[in-house]
Amino acid sequence: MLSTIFLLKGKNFHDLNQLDIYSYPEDIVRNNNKDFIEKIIFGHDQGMIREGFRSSQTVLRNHDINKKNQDNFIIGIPIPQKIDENNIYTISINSKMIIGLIFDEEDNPYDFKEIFEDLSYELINNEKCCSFEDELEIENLLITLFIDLRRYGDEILAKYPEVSFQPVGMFIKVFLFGIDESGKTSLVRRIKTGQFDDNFFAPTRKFDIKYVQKEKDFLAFWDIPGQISFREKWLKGIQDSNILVYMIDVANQLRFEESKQEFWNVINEEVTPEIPLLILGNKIDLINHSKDNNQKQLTRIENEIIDYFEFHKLRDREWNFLFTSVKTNYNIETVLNTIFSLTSHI
Ligand SMILES: Nc1nc2c(ncn2[C@@H]2O[C@H](COP(=O)(O)OP(=O)(O)OP(=O)(O)O)[C@@H](O)[C@H]2O)c(=O)[nH]1
Ligand SMILES: [Mg+2]
Repeated sequence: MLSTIFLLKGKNFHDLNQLDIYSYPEDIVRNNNKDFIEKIIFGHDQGMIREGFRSSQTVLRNHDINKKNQDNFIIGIPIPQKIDENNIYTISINSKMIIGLIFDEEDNPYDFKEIFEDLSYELINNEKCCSFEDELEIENLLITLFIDLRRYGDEILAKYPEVSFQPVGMFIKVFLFGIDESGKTSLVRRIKTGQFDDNFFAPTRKFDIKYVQKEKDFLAFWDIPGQISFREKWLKGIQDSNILVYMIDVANQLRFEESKQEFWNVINEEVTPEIPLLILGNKIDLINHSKDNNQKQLTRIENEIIDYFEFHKLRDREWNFLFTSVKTNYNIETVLNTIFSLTSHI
């Protein structure tokens, strides 16, 4: 099974400290295993990419570089390697970057040769989804390639036909957005680890993709940074989402207007109504103290929020509203179940 995809890009393949390393869903530099990356680069073509890079650096003049950017990217032939217990399959792009796949030991990378070449070419040159200059675009490219290759692996290379009647697992891209401090990162952490930390104050600073497995299904939570400076980039990460999840801090009414405007900015631009929407009214623990009339009070607050945010103006899109408390774990399991039921058609 394909376990990880990565991309190596840098000013100098001789100096690992100058390399930009992206990977999904696992972080391949987790254990500071530079040695592993060193082996991948060298094994890719016995060092040719390094030397080619060095010599082309000196001959390409500025206008040549600009011209090259407008042309199609040249996708190399996949090169298989065995490093430690893993099968690695790498291709180069313009002999300047390496995209690689890490398979489990028992997998045969050659099974993926055509699909790896075709999909890379399709995404990079036909759909022009990545110019390799923007971090978000690169992350998006990797997740798209990963998901498509995994699907291919699951569906086409099914090794055990006798169990093929079992449902094939789904990949669900969850686009989790909302203004800062609503609790998005806390939610993903709660789902992934079961933990909640009251003293957690670390605004998210990039599209943080966390990967959760639920039986045969895989959820890729795109935890979107909510601070103002990041909001204009929100739409960049939304493509290929299977569900949108919008989070509101229900205890902070002073920011309702801001939250409402940001919500509609996205929804008005996002033109695919078939993507369902789940709205989470988080931090309900801070306003719902009363034991009596609990359900009545919740229904009243829910109606007030729906009116204020004008969610009834959502036209064709299927949507649902849930109160949550990441802190007390209220409704967190229901969030997962609702995500699955809203995406059950994919
Ligand atoms: N009382 C309460 N606090 C919560 C809850 N969920 C999150 N918090 C707190 O709210 C604060 C902000 O949470 P984050 O998860 O960082 O918020 P975020 O939406 O990821 O913020 P950005 O990354 O800046 O967009 C943290 O101090 C959390 O501990 C909740 O359900 N109840
Ligand atoms: Mg966050």
